[in-house]
Amino acid sequence: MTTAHDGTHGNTAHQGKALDGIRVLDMTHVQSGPSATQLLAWLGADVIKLEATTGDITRRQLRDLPDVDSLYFTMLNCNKRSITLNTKTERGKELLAELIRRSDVLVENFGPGAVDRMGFTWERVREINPRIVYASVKGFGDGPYTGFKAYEVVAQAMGGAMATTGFEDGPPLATGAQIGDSGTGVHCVAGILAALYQRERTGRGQRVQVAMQHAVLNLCRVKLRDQQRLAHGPLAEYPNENFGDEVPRSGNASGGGQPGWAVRCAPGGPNDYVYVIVQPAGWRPLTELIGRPELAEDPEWATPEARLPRLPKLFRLIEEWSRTLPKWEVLERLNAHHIPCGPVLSTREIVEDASLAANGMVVEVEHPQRGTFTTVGSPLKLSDSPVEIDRSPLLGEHNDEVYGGELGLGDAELRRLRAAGVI
Ligand code: CAO
Repeated sequence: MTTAHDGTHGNTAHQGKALDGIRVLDMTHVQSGPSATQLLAWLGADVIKLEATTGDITRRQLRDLPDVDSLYFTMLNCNKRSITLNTKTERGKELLAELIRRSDVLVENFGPGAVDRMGFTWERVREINPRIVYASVKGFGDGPYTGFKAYEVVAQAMGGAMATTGFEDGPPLATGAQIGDSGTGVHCVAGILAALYQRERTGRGQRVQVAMQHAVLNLCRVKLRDQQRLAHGPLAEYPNENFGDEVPRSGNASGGGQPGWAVRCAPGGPNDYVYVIVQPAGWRPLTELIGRPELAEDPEWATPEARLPRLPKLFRLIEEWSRTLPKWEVLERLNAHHIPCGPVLSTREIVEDASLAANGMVVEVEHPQRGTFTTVGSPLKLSDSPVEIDRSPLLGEHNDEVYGGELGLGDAELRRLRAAGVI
């Protein structure tokens, strides 16, 4: 089970971790890159976050407490160590080369060309260390957008998510799930792990590149399915009445082969909804629950095909019942008949959810500046590689440990480097 405890960095468990012995030089910032390296740290890699002497900008963004690392930073940088280095100085470049030499993985997500401009092209990086896996997250792949910077919702806009999210009569919408940033981070981890595995056979590292636009598109795969189905006529499972030559926004339609919708519950607050899926086998018990048992046999309602043109009416009938009950009651009654459904949980309800806490998905972590903070645990549950969530490091907290203890720099040099603003 996932547990949280105080500590300065990961790799402290006795039983070993999946990525024990893998050193990650983490030159990431903001969200997409840090979300990837945090997963690697949870899997047991020794992740050393290398930051400019001013620190990852998110340490200071959206602060809730003055002069304290923000939750933005602390929630995306757990289980890492932190060193500072000005990679634009000559000595900084030498130290960066040394760090690359001793790392298995280098990850970065700066603006296009930033690491090349530091003097570390892929050719140079692999010359320094032919075994290194060098992963980059950028907004876009090769082509007209290569040089463009990108943030979460930019990727959602250009990866197909915004056009397909929202209601037909409203504007395109951003989703709260950070599919452009953390979604890309997860893809990046898959690429890094595969490259490490291939290295076992070839002895060679390789370049791993993931574009946020591409990762979002990969998550919008079913909408591209529907774009092609449109050529053969309207999409019957969509609630929309009019179809052009582009997939329309379909509100809360399920997007899958079984229809679904979010129905209101009592007492009618902003998150008093349950999402209900009507599988063929669920129709009869549903008709009983909603007090309309005659619809189970009615030829206009009895089969999935008959119901397809009446989905808005169908969910209105369910809602007439559900809006009289609290969502937890609706959840219980529907599940008693194995009807797939889910109450819409607010962020507060998620933080307070006992089962998420018991699963190590909402954890409390001690932090020297903040006291305790709540974070999201690891969704990866490995039987031989348990995850302990350790706090994020303070800026440069491990400078002495890494530069002194591991790179062998003496105290006098460390003092000089500090005074010169190199670390
Ligand atoms: N020492 C010295 N300089 C450093 C440094 C260090 N340790 N680490 C970074 N820098 C410098 C870089 O060299 C770069 O400088 P130059 O542009 O002069 O070469 C600069 O800091 C970082 O530039 P940036 O373009 O990455 O930063 P930005 O705040 O202007 O842009 C972002 C941020 C996110 C738009 C951009 O990094 C980006 O497009 N990244 C790729 C896509 C991505 O990951 N986006 C997700 C962001 S999460 O929402």
